[in-house]
Order: sequence, then C-alpha cells, then structure tokens
Amino acid sequence: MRTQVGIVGAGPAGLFLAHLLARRGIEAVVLEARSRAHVEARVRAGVLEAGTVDTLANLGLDGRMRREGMVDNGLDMRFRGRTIHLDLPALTGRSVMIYGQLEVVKDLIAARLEAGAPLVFEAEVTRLEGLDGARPRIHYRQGGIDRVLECDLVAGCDGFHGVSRAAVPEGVIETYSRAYDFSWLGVLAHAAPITDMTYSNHDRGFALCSRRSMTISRLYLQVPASDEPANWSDARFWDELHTRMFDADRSEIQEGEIFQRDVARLRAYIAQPMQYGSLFLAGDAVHIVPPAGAKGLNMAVADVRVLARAMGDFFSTGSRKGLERYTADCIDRVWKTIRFSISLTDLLHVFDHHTPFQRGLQMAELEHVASSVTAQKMIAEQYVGLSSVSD
Ligand code: RFL
Ligand code: PHB
Repeated sequence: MRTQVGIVGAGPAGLFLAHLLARRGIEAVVLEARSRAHVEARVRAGVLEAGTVDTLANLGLDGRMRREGMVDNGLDMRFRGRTIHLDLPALTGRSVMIYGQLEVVKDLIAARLEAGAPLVFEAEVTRLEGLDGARPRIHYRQGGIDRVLECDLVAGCDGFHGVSRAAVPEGVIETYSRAYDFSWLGVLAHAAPITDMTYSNHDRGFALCSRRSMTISRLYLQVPASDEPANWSDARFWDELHTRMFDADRSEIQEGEIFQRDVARLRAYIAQPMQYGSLFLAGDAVHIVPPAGAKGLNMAVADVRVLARAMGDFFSTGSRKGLERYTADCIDRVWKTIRFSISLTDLLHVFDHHTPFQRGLQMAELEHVASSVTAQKMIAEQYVGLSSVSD
C-alpha cells in the first residue's frame, strides 16, 4: 500500500489531521491499533477551546456539536468555602464549548468512513523504517498478517505509549517531565450538573464538577496515585465530593447513578524537537499535560493545524520550509500551555509534601485571584486558549 501521509493513531490528533489533509486534497491512511468500538468508548476530555470549535466548523463537522454541545461562559474556583467566579466572556470576550472528546472522535470517524477515506482499525504499527530518507515505511500488523505502508511523510499521533516517538534515534530528542504523586478519579453520573464548571481546593484534596449535558455530570476527585476505581463505592464518592465542594448540607450537588469511573495518573511531559526526518509527532505522542485546565485535546488539535498547513505547502509547492519549521511554530505554545496546566494544578491540589507555610502561600494566591481582575484575566485568557493558528 502507498499513500502521501501515513498517520499512526486514530485519536483526536490523527483524525483531525486526516480531515485537514483531505480538505487540501492530500491522501492519508490512518492506522489504529484498537477497534472502532474501543476508540469510541474512551472517556476523556470535555472542554473545547474556540480554536478547536473553529477547526470542527471549518471542516463542516460541527453539526452535532452545535446541537448537543453546551457553550460554557463560567469557571469557578472554590477555597475556604468561598467561590471565585470567572466570567469568561467579560474577562476575555470568548467562551469554551462542553462537548466530550468521545463525541468529537465519533463524529470524525463517521465522516471519514462516509467519505470512503482510508481509516484502518485493529492495525497495530510495529515499526517505522527509513525516517531519515524520502521513502519512509510503516510496518503494521492486521488480522495476524504483517503489512507495509509506504508514504512520503509519517505523522506520529499514537499517544504517550505509541511507537513513533520511540522510533527516533537516541540523542535526537530532549525530554522534560514532572511526575505527580496523585491521580484523578473521574466519574460520569446521571445527575444534573451544578451551575458552573467548578474547581475546588479543600484541605482533603482537589475536586472538580464538570458536565457533559444537562443530565450528565462529569466529576473528579484527587486521589492517591495508585488508587483504583473499585475502592470508591458510590456512597464514598458522593460523601467526599460534597465535603470537598463545601456542600456539607448536600443542597447543591445532585447525586445520581454513577455509570462510568476511571483513574488517570497526572504527569507533565515535553519531548523536543517534535520531528525527525520525515516523521512529525503531534498530540500526546510528544507532550502530556496534567488535566487541570483541560488542555490535552486542544493542544493536539493546535499541533495538527500547524502540521496540516506545513504538509499542504510541501505537497503543493515541494517546499520543505514549513515542515522544517514545524517544531519552531509549535513549541512556544506547547511550553506556555504546559506551564498554565502545571500552575493551575499547583494552585488547586493538596500536596503531601507541603508545609503549612506552602499551604498558606497557596491560599494567599487564591485570595489574590479572588480580589484582582488582572489575576482573573490571566487565568481566563489561558483557559479559553492561546492558540491563534489559522487552518
Ligand atoms: P490519543 O487520544 O491517546 O490517541 C492515540 C491513538 O493512537 C493509538 N495507538 C496506535 N495505533 C497504531 N499503532 C500503534 N502502535 C499505536 N499505539 C497507540 C491509540 O490506540 C490511540 O487511539 O492521543 P491524541 O490523539 O494525541 O489525543 C490527545 C488526547 O486524547 C489527550 O490529550 C486528552 O484526552 C488527555 N486527557 C484529558 N485531557 C483533557 O483536556 N481533559 C481531561 O479530562 C482528560 N482526561 C486524558 C484524560 C487522557 C487520558 N489518558 C491518556 C489515558 C483521561 C485519560 C484517562
Ligand atoms: C472535563 O469536563 O472532563 C474536564 C473539565 C475541566 C478540566 C478537566 C476535565 O480541567
């Protein structure tokens, strides 16, 4: 098999890239290790920045999101029983969209298959070859048979544990990382959400009340790193959430059937450069953010918008200039986004190693945000998104 761009991975990065390339008349084959059902059942992010919404709209794939998504104008932070309300349109002129990553992925898959464009499930890439030459080859295994895809360019969109980043020779990529000794327990519940997206910093730990619709809440608790969903009965979960959200009289948060739960380890990670020869890495394959701020999915989309433009120039003019600049065009945004996610994580979580002095500083910072519109603007403008890439 031969194509112009071989895309490894059908997460948001790979799927958005495939659509952005198709719009430019560029052929791509997407190879995905897992089944369609598996990919369409992974519950992850839920907040879309304006840039991500615009990209879906430019692709003409925003129909269901406009009908079922929820425009979100507020972001609240709680501490010491008080609430700081960030009015996003007033502070930034913009808002965000609540629409699950799961739904975005379903829409992108359906549109690609309807167009008859190549997207192969249960095709696990095992090896990348010839990345330093003009004819890279992607080796993959499908239905027990080893196959090869020849292409001009390879996009490594295979997430943190994929094979693409690992295919780059040692010494080329520098990595930077930070580990956290806690995780997020996330649940979905059939329950009406509270009024605004609300983050809380309570002495017992962080909590977050988000939503997926007017009848489904997405709720998170900070838990020890190795905790497991099975340790959390419904009763234990709700007790802890009410306490950490300062809802002791249980008047605010509505309880309902919990129908999904997962535990995600927090980490921050950057690999740079984001490219080697004819391989270009995007999304979680090349950087991971802690989830506070909901940036992971949006960063992946911002990367592939830059990459699609560079690949478009290459195939239409033969110029490699845009491709060579790919890392340079992304990396400042990536560092700024990771910095924001880490600063929000530091502001809102309880750290075992914190002394009372450090806890006092954290509370002082929240007091400052509560009293300073300038401080609120700094958070709000980063939350709605720094991406200014055009498609
Ligand atoms: P993905 O979504 O991980 O997709 C990568 C795809 O590559 C496939 N793959 C392979 N395919 C072929 N051959 C191989 N050898 C392959 N190896 C892997 C995988 O099966 C998969 O389909 O990466 P992408 O596209 O870069 O998208 C990034 C986002 O998914 C990610 O940043 C966010 O979801 C991160 N994240 C969250 N972000 C938020 O903003 N808010 C959240 O609440 C949030 N929750 C989460 C998350 C990530 C999680 N992970 C990584 C486990 C919760 C979890 C549990
Ligand atoms: C979510 O709705 O899943 C969500 C919202 C805000 C975050 C992270 C996740 O910071």
